[in-house]
Amino acid sequence: MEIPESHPRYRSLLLREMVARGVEAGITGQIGLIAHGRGETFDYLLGERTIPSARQAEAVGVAALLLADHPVISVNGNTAALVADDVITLSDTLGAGIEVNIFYHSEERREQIIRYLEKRGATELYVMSDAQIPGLTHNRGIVDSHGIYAADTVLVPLEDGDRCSALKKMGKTVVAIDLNPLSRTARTADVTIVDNIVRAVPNMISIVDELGDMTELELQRMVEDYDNRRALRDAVEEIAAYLQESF
Ligand code: PTJ
Repeated sequence: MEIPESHPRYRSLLLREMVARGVEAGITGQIGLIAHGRGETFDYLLGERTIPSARQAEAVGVAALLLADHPVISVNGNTAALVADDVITLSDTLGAGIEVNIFYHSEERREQIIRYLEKRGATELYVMSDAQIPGLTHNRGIVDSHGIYAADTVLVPLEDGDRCSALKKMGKTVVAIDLNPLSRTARTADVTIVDNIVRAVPNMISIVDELGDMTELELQRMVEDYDNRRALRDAVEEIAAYLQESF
């Protein structure tokens, strides 16, 4: 549907449309529509803006990815529908690989997303399905042995809590993007960016530039000084304050 730019909720409606088109194109799963709705709710409650603690988490997440020996960005159906081009740019600027890793397993959809990313210029793609994340049964744990399996730091946008904790158990540093500060993923990850992926990824691209002059020691200090629980608490307080200020 054509959305009039004059509509007060234009941006939000456009994002819905992008996810719906992702489903039509076979890259986003139907459940992705529900997940998007949940994210939309939290975004609404946060005032649809990048709160200061999320901006800090974005910087710390970038620092962790810059410090990594083998960083990988995980891409699912919603991520591909909303920020495919930005994810490719982030992967290029960080020197990180990309792996399509979907929760609702379908080989056809996985391949469709890979083709979609390749068409848009992605080159550092891990495409094999030859390893299994320990502790995850069936298809939920299938990954590329040279990609997520071997990565020391993984960026997981809109991740399932179970898989996030399995990655942590493998000893990886996990940077999550999740608008729900109460989710299991948010509580399990090392760095949780409580921001909409459509703002978080572009922010992270500019942060790579901003951190360009920092030494490895300074980046390490940023990561060490970061307190994820405090950032999550801050997000909840921002929601409470936003609700109170609304009337
Ligand atoms: O393509 P697949 O099969 O890998 O499936 C992807 C989804 C997202 C459907 C799947 O991973 C899933 O069901 O995820 P969950 O468990 O619903 O978790 C998604 C989390 O992402 C929720 O906490 C949402 O609030 C959050 N979320 C949704 N949209 C956004 C978001 N966070 C940031 N930006 C968004 N746009």
